[in-house]
Amino acid sequence: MRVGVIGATGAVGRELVEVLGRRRFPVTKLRLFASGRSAGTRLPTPFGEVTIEEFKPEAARDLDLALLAVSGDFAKQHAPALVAAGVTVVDNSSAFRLDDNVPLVVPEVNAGAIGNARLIANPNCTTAIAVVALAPLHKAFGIKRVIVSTYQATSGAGAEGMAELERETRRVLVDGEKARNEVFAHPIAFNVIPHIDAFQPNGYTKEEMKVVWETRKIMGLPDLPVSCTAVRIPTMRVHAEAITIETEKPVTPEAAREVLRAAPGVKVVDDVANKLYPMPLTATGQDDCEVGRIRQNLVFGDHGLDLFVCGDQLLKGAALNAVQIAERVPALKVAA
Ligand code: 2RA
Repeated sequence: MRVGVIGATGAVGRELVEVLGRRRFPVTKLRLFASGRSAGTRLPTPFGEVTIEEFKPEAARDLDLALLAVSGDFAKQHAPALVAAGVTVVDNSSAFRLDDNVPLVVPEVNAGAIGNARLIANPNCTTAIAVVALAPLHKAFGIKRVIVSTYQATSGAGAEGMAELERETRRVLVDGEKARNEVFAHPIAFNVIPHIDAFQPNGYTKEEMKVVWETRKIMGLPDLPVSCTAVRIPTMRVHAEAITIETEKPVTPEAAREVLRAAPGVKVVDDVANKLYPMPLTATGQDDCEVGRIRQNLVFGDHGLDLFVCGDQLLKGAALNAVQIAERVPALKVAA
C-alpha cells in the first residue's frame, strides 16, 4: 500500500512512522510530507531511508492512505480533494470530528462506525484515552454521568511543547534563571496550568468541550452529561485522567476490574497494597491505557466509581489510534 504521512516531522508524524513499522502495516511505499523547510531531509524509517517531500496536493493524490498530522485548517483545505482522488484519509486534527458525515473512531469502541467512509477522524487524545475505559464500563453498568479531571502531558502541544518543558526545567535548575514560556500560556516547569486551548463563552476551554462533544459522539450517547477540567502538567507524553462515573446499574470496584481486564486496549494496574497504579512513567510507550485506583465513589455510592487512567498521548492519543483505524478500513484490506 502506498502510504503517506503528512506532517511527518512533528511529534505525531514521527510516531506514525514508528507505529506503521512496529505493527508491520503493509507499506509498499512510504512517503513523508512536510513543509518546504524540511523538504530534502533524509529520514531513516522502518521501511528504509525516505526523503521528505514538500506537501503538494497533486503529489499526494496517488497514495492509497494518507495519515494527516497537520492543523485543522490544513486538513480542511486538503483532505476533501485527497478523498475525491480516491485516497483514504485518517485525519488527526479537529477539523471533521463533529461532522455528521465523518466517523470519529476509537476502534475498541466504535470500529463499526467506519463503514465505507474514506475520511475518518481521529479523536482528541484526551477523549480517546478516556473512552477505552468508559465504553466497557458503559456496556456492563450503563453510564449516567461522567466527570473528568485531566493531567495532560506537554506532548499534547507537539514537539515544541516537549522541548519547552526540557528547556525551562534546565533553565531553572541548571542555569538558575526564571522559566520563560513560549508555547504554553505560563511557565510549565514546576507548574500546572488549568488552561488548554481557547476559553469558550461557557467558561470551559475548547479542550474540555472536546471531551464532552467527542465522548458523546464516539459512545453514541448524544445526551450523556459530561464535565471536564483539563490541566497541563510538566510531564512528557502521557495524559492522566481522574474519572468519576455514575452508573445505571449497581457497580462494585471488583466487578469493574473484571470488566476492564477483559476490555481491549486496557491494562488494569490496580494493586495499591503493592503501590501499583497508573502513572505517566509506566504508561509511556505502551499501547494499552492503564486503569487503576478503582474505588466506590463516595457521592454516588453503589452506583458510582472513581478511576485513574493513563494513556500515551502520542500512541493511543494519536498515532496508534490512527493506524488502528486504517487497519479497520474495509477498502484497505489490512485485517489479517
Ligand atoms: C493537548 N489534546 O493535549 C491536546 C492535543 N491534541 O493539548
